[in-house]
Amino acid sequence: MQSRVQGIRQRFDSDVARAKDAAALEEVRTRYLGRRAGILTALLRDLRDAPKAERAAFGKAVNDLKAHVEAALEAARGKVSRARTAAGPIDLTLPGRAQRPGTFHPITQVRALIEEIFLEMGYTLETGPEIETDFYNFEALNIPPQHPARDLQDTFYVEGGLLLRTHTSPVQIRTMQQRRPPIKMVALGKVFRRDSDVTHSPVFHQVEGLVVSEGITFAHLKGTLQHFCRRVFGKELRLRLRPSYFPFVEPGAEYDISCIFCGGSGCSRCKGSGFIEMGGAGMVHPAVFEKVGYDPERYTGFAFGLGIERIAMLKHGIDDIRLLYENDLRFLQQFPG
Ligand code: FA5
Repeated sequence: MQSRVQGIRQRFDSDVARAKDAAALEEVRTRYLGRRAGILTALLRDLRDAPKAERAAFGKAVNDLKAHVEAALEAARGKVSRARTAAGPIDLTLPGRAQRPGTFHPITQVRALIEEIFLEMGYTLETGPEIETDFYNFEALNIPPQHPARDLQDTFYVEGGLLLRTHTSPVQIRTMQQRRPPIKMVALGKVFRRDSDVTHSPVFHQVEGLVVSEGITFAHLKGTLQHFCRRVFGKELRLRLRPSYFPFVEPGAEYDISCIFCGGSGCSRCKGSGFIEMGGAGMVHPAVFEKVGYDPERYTGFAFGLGIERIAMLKHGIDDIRLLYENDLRFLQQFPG
């Protein structure tokens, strides 16, 4: 045993003497001390099988050898690094290599801005599950089975009669079920639709807003949307409401803003109309209040929805939604925000 230890020591000494740079020394270190296949590691393993009488002496010899190997490697490393310094001066005035700081994804940035705007207005932030039941996604929102409005939102169904929510409106229902008015909430999150082109993605993000109390009117809705749109784009703009249909609101509307690119005079971005579509809104339908046990004679409310990608695309002049999901650093680095 002792002679085996002695032999390894000699081989090590000659290996370490031959190693002339840090990489070669690292290789010697792995060969002798490597955790899996190191020569000394194997020796320590053999210690377990050594006859009892020899074990103590053998253990001491191996430990001495290990200490010798570690000390010799340390000394050799010091020598190599001193030699490198002596080979040429190090220019301590050279600037360091800059670390590029990470940034938030443009969707995350817009999402945070939207949250901030509504929190400032006293709204609460609510969440709901991305996998929903038919009841919350459709039925409670006054969209019964066979209702043609279901075709407008091509749905991904999953096992067990569940579905991937097609909008954030189910969070309205969940919040109303849990609380009594007054309610002033927004919900931001992922939604899913069988939909894909340059402005539509199968997975995208929506914002849902809901305000319910006594005496809430359409004028409150318009003022809220106008304030929100001005804040989110950081400029004065006009808001336009057009009659539209969503089964869970009555009256329902789509809302547009005066074009943020041309100011309303008409350009290619707004297709000459002077306006840009933002989202859907309206007064909560009495049938929805009945589903959650609110008295529609006593309470009124407004709700609105919008797409987060759409705001990000408008704010940054992005014309293909897919750029937002490709994680191409050359694209993402343009939004240091
Ligand atoms: C809705 O989803 C309604 N729940 C909104 C609503 C809420 C109306 C409350 C009334 C009251 P709509 O299907 O229009 O509405 O979608 C809202 C916004 O989501 C659109 O304006 C658009 O900006 C965005 N959007 C819709 N489909 C996609 C898609 N496939 N990819 C990216 N954005 C989308």
